[in-house]
Amino acid sequence: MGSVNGSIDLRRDGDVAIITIDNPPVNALKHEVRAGLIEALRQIGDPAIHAVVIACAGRTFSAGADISEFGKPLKSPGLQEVIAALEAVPKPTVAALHGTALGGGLELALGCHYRVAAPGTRVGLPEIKLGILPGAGGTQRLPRLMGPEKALAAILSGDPIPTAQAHADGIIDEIVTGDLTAGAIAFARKVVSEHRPLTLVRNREDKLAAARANPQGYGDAAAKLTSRSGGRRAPAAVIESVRNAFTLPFDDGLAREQALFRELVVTDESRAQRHIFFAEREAARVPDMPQGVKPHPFERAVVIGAGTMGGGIAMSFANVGIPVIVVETAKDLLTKGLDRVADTYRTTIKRGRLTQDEMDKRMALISGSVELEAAGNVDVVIEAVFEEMGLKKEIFGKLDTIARPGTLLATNTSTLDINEIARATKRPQDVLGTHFFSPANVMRLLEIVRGKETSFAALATAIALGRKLAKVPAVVGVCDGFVGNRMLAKRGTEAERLLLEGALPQEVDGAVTEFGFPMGPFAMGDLAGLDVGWRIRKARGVKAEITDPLCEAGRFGQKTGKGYYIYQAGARTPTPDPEVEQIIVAASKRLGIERHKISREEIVERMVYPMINEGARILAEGIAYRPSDIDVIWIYGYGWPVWRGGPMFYADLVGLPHIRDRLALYAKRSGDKSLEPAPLLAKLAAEGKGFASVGAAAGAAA
Ligand code: T1G
Repeated sequence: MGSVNGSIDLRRDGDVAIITIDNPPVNALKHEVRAGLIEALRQIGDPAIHAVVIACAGRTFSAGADISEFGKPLKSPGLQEVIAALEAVPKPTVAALHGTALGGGLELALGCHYRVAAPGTRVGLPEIKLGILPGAGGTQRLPRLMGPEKALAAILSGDPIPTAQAHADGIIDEIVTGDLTAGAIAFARKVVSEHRPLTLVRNREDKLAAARANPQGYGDAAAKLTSRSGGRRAPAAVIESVRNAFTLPFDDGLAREQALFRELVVTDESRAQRHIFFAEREAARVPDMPQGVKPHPFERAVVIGAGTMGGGIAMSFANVGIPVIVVETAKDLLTKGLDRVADTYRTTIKRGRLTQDEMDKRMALISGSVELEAAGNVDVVIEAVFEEMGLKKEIFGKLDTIARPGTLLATNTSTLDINEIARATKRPQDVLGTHFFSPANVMRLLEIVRGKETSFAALATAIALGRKLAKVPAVVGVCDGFVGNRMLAKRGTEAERLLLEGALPQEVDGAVTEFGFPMGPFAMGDLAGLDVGWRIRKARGVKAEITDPLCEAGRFGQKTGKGYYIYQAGARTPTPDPEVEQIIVAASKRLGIERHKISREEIVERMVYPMINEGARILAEGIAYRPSDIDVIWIYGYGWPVWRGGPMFYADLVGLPHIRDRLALYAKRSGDKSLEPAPLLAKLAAEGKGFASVGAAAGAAA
């Protein structure tokens, strides 16, 4: 007994053997772990050992297969072999779960006779978030515990199941308080002493009976659950595999699951989602930040501005238990803003995603003030007022005299120059941008904008705060529109050009949603309000040939019931409007443009390639550290379909030479020099390389 290898320990507690996996940080089931488990299971043959406990060291039970091993030749033993060896153990086996037992980690536990768990444990099969399906029996064993329809829903969402639910669903047999391993050992001894049945999950059939009696019911549930899976392959594979659990013998279902897994793991869809898994974690790393920079505490916050963004940001704080004061200039504005927050929570309650008790707790953390002095006793201030430089500088100037030393002073601006705002204070090192996305209590991206003087401590604090708020932080440099909006502007210009040349809003939006975005540029414009951009263009003396006449006609979008589309009262469904087509055709005529049919492929290219091109410029300027940061920003902030990996990952899939050549063609056709291939893109294309070959920039330009 003792350590079997670098990751597996085997010890005895009297007549119980304890096999412990120890592969920090999340006990991923890399090759050494799998080989060690097989060896440990080989060593517990001693008849004096009456039961076996499988446990994990550290903060969590295994979070599954080692994702970084995917795409490489699989080294034997595979996880299936490990689980087969586990199921062959002729004595009770008990998995002791804590933290997050996910993917292959849960599948390993499902190979045991019993599972016990510490309070707070979450279990799940999140493989679909990696464009694959569970590949070690999860689609065959989980339905045998919770029934095919419930298992299907759990595997299609990939979301973790909380302890109590997992217990109620029969996944966990007992919730153990106190020392988990000791509790698991005691449970194992009870199984022995009470001669409890040693039925393997694979041999359980009771939960399959209902589906066998009514297979149509399963079909209907599957159709409902995948109504919006948009042509992705993994959901269809999950449906087939879970159906096999109640239509095929266990081993046939298992073999088919393995075949589906092998098919999916090599798809671009899965490569894209695995890329984002690691990119999301990488985006919070600042290449030039010295080791050991500690974030400041963020126990109390102020949000300045009770508008839509201010309210959403305040909710993000309250949702994770941080008290927040919302500051407004006048009582009525404050009341209006806090009422909107309460309404939003009430809507969430109506949708069954929040309890009244939880709402009350969160509202109790949100208070209001009409005194900026409220910022004198907090750790973080987020300014979310109207997008006007003078107003922001005035506020930061005042904050400079009010806020405690070391308070993080952040602005939620989506376009303005952070350095200019910082210069309104004598502490520019504490100033940065925290660009939230609407609705701020929902959208996961937090674009952290690093100013010239921003300190590493301020950056580290903003990143840690972003994580605490359950956001995905990505650090970028200062430029007009930062990363996301700067690229989006390129799409906007090309979208209007497509309308002038012959397309209609519904055709462009149709192509973009078919590509995988939840919404096209024109429906998105109507949602955000066309008047916002119109005011900015007027202030800058810039003209939009189609959107301006729409705005002059009072068509601001959903808020006026008309924009690029028309909306029935109270409805959000965009309906094409012949009046808009007239305005578009008139604009083409006015500019002497002969309208022609534009293919879906060309529409997609012209919606995506100019953004990729701008992404290349952003990388070359060091505004983004890594191409993968741009991908994370687009997926968590702008609805880029995750299974296409983000604009820069997608560009490598398509191939840069093709994108270069198409951009050159569109630049020549339109005369728009900004469409000419960016130097970095042209260089990589010429070298036969992709953006993936571009390493992290030393430091973001500020
Ligand atoms: N493989 C490799 N590395 C992993 C990993 C994994 N499964 N999970 C986490 N890491 C790394 C991560 O990149 C980070 O590294 C560090 O661990 C801490 O993670 C056969 C085929 C468990 C909820 O999808 O959801 O099993 O950045 O920052 O916020 O059917 O990690 O520090 O260098 O996320 O506390 C299925 C993935 C695999 C779970 C912890 N499992 N992990 O969150 O820490 S497929 C998953 C998570 C599978 C089988 C199939 C989360 C977490 P670094 P972290 P965290």
